[in-house]
Amino acid sequence: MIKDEVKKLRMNSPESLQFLNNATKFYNLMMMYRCAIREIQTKLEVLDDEFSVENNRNPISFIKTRIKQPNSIYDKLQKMGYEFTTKNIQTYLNDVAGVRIVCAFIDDIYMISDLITQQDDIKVIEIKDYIKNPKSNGYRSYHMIVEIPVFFAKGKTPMRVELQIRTNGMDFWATLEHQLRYKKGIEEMPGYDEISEELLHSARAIIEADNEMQRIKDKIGKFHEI
Ligand code: 0O2
Repeated sequence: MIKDEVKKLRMNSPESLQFLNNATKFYNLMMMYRCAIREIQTKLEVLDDEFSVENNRNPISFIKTRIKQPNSIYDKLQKMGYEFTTKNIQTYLNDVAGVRIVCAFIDDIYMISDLITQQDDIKVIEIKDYIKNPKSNGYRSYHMIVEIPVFFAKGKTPMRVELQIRTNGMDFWATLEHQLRYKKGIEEMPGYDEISEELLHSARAIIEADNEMQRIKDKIGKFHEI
C-alpha cells in the first residue's frame, strides 16, 4: 500500500525505494509486536477470569499496553551503538512491546508472575524484582522479559515482550516520577533535589500502605478458612 503511494508521487529513485522498503519492514515488525501483546493480554485476561470465578475477586485491576515509539527505539539503539534496523531492534531491544499489569495486592503480583512462568509456550528471558530490591529513587515494580510464539502466515515467530507487574500504589508513584525523570535537563533545575526527596518519602509511604493492605487481606482470608 505504501509502495502504491510512492508510485503515485513518482518518488522512484533508488533512495526512496530503499527508504520505503525499510519503512515497510519496520511497520511489519511493529505489527508483529502488537500481535505478541495481544497474545499475552489474552493469557492474562484468561487467568484473571478464572481466578475471579473461583475466588470472587479479580487479582488484576487493569492492564495497559504500549508499543515503543519509533524515536525512543532510535534513541535506545543509538545509545547502545547500533544502527536503526529491524534486525537490531529484534536482536537488542527487549521492551518494544510492553505490558503493564496493575494488581491490588503484592501477593497477586507474584501469583501472576508464577502463572505466566508455568505456561509452557512462554520462555522467561529475564526477571528484575524491584519490589524486593527497590531502586535508589524509590521505584518498585516486578519486571519480566518473556518470549512468546506468535503464529503468522509465514510461520511461528518468537517475540519478546516486557511485563511490568505492580500494585496500584506502585503504578501511581511511577507515573508521577516518570514525569520528573523524562524532562530534559531537570536535574539542574532548582527544586529538583527537594522533589526527589519528596518522591522517596512518598515511595516509603506507599510501601507501608501496600504492606498494610496485604496484612489486612491475609487476616480476612483467615476468616474465610474458619
Ligand atoms: P519508558 O518510557 O517507560 O519505556 P533496558 O530496558 O533493560 O535496556 P533498564 O533500565 O535496565 O533498560 O530496564 P529496567 O530497569 O527493567 O527498566 C525498564 C522500564 O522500567 C523503563 O523503561 C520504565 O518504564 C520502567 N522504569 C525503570 N526504572 C524506573 C524508574 O526509576 N522510574 C520509573 N517511573 N520507571 C522506571 P524506559 O525505556 O526507561 O521508559
